[in-house]
Amino acid sequence: APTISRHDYQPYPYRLPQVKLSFDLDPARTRVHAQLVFESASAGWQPLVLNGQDLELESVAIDGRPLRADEYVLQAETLTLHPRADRYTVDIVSVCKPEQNSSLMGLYVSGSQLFTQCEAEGFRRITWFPDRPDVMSQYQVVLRADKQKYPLLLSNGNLLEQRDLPDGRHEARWEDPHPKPCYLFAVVAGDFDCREEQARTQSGRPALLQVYSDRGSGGKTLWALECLRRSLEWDERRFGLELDLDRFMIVAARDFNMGAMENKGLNVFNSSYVLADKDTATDAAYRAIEAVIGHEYFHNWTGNRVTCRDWFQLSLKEGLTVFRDQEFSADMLAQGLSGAEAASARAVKRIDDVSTLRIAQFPEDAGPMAHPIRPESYQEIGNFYTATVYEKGAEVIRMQHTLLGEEGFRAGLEEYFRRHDGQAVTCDDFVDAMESVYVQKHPGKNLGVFRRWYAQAGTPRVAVDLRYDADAHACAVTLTQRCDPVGIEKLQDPPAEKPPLHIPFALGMLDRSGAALKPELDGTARDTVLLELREAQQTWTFRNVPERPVLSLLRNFSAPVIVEYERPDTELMLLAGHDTDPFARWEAGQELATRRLLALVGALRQGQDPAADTALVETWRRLLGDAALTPAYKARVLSLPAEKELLEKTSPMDPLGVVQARRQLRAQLGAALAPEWLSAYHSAQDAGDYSPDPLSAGLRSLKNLALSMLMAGAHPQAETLALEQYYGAGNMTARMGALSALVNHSKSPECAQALSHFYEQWQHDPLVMDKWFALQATAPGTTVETVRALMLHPAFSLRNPNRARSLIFQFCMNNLEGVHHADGYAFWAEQVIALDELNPEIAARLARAFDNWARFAEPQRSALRSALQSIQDREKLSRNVAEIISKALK
Ligand code: BAL
Ligand code: ZN
Repeated sequence: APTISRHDYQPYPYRLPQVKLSFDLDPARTRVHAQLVFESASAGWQPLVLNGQDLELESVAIDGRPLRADEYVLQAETLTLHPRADRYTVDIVSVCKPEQNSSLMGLYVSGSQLFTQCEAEGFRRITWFPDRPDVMSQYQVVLRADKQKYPLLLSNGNLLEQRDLPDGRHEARWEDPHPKPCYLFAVVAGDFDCREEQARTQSGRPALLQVYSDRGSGGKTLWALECLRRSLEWDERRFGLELDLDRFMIVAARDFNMGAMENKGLNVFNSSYVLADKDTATDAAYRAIEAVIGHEYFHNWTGNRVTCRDWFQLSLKEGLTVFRDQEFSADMLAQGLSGAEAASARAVKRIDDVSTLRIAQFPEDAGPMAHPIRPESYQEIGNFYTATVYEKGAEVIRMQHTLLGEEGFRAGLEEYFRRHDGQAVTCDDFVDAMESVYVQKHPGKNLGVFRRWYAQAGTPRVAVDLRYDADAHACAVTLTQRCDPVGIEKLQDPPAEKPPLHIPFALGMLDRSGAALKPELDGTARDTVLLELREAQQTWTFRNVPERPVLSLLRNFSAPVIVEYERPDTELMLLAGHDTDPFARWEAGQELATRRLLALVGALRQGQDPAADTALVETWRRLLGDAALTPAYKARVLSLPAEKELLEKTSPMDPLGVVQARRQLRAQLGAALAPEWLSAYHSAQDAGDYSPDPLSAGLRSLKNLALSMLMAGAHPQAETLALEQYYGAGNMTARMGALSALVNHSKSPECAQALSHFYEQWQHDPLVMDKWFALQATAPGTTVETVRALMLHPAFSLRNPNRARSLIFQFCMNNLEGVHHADGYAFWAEQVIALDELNPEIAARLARAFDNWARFAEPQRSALRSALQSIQDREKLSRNVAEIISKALK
């Protein structure tokens, strides 16, 4: 497939102010009539090149005159016309086949409903069109369909008219007043429950908020609607951004490739991010729904009002909108709190986000798919909806927020909208707006070095050196940054130049008793100092430091980097006990645990079986007993680093060693602190009716952690407690916590019974069945054979992305022990190929499971290579999978 380069961008030679679409919706054959008014945007008459995919062309006309076959060129993916006017109307009639469309891009069938998904390049499966984000148009849409099967016909904007037609059909006319690129177009047709409320924006504008879901599931949309209302209010309050529509709709789809999609005024969601009630959704699902509803809603400004010029700029809208949804979630957690309590609540969100970054993005940034948040090239844009573009992109926005401060950032965002509302722009345009504020606060400086974050791949490392001068009560902190070549950079000769980045590095100091020091820099004393590292190496000298300090580094994770600093365990223990920055405090405990775990991986490899580590046990004991910590924070602080985070730190990567070491340390901590876990378990009781509020959720999460640690430590009462909790649970969080503690630690018949009971109880609910599959996919002892048997279960289908993710992805990506064998790899390759025939986007995600194959030891390395090769050897691969595999094998 051809490689598309960022530098090859050319403006489209035409404007397309008006688009009229009329649909005769039918799952077998949907006829689309597109009427497009083009205006020349460049000198001379340019050919009109339109994109199309899997379409049947019925007719094409210019200014009402039908074209003969020799007057246009129809190729596999383009239709080229040769207009001879500066302004003209093109009429195209074409047919697409939703029922046969298993890619879930374009117009497709899910159950008995019809949905569209157009981002990034799905609109071309609906009609021939300039399918690129810099062509923005006003849309008028007419939908016609059988009224009984499709009583509801939705599209973007406002409903102008609805009327009955002969033969049991009906018609709806929609108009979207806001110009938009075609990737934000949407149609939904079917029979739905609807929950709605009338809201009022800050300027008094009425707005109808609606959540649509499958018939019978309307009881599960209360939370979603509440999240939508809170999103509206939050964006007004925090950024002064108001809804610009009379009506904002969310529709839940069972079959959906992504989490959700921000189509203008008509968001389509994976049902897993809409439906929740206490019996079927966990606390984590409630929070995820809040985050995704916020995310899609916030796109209305950051993405829709101002969109991307081209797909290389994807992080312009995604990084920014992820940052916004992270802040929304943090603010929701901290609602009603102040001071240290609010900081601790926000830190819980920060910890979760940084863990995601480390688990998903750090490995990507070190592997064959490494790319800057603004990629330089791609073969298939669908492959670039990555953790780098999203999560690292959000970190890059967050750093700008850190450098500018809340007020400065808000001013920068206002400037961005003042300059670009209604436009399709670039990441540089965004930084320009932020820089216009930065230069006011920092005379003589700019964001020139900062912009390199958009161009450079790889996770930078910052080494820290501390020199203390006892006589002068001064200390010098030196930061040295480097970023090793990654991905294709490794193949470049001479090696790619990687100039230094602008890194905001937040630093604090503690004395040996754990009290906060207020070091003085440039005459000002502060708890936390923000160092702005812009060169390869810089030194800062602090005054008024009475003793050699314990450094609290990269507070609140102020930059997406890896810190290197040699220090004794005792310093980490001190920080874990006393750091006033709750993120850094968590981080200290994690680092201590990581040291133990990596030592354990090494010891196990050499056949040793070391005893429990007293320093770690004592640190955990103190944290467990610290009454000042909130339950939610405690649950994070007391969890060991994830397997995948540890795996990244082994070299060569040792998946089985990591699993074993983590299991062993959990067992040791579980046993050594059994009385403490037991007391935490019993005291973490959330009283009364279920509520997903942060405090109750925190209690449940600590309680579930305690239960699983008791199970890990083989406490004699643990299984009884788990079974009691399972059968007595009044909500899914408790039920799932108990069931997963059982499944992950017990092979008893009672455990198997509980698993069957769960199935019997919830088999009618697809989202709960996803949990049932996922739990088994990741359980210890699950093998390829177990997964194959589960695939034969009548409830399994490869066509439903959620189900494929819950079983196959979970096994291949999260069951390290189960998958890291030759037969695991062969199974993976087989499933990538099977999925590729149905749904290339989903197949390509699975294809990335072993990107980092070259970092494994033998025999895994060679076995992985042959599995990759077996995929590459297939005759017909999608562009999506082909790009992933060829990059992995380079
Ligand atoms: N734009 C694709 C889905 C999302 O990031 O919101
Ligand atoms: Zn997004």
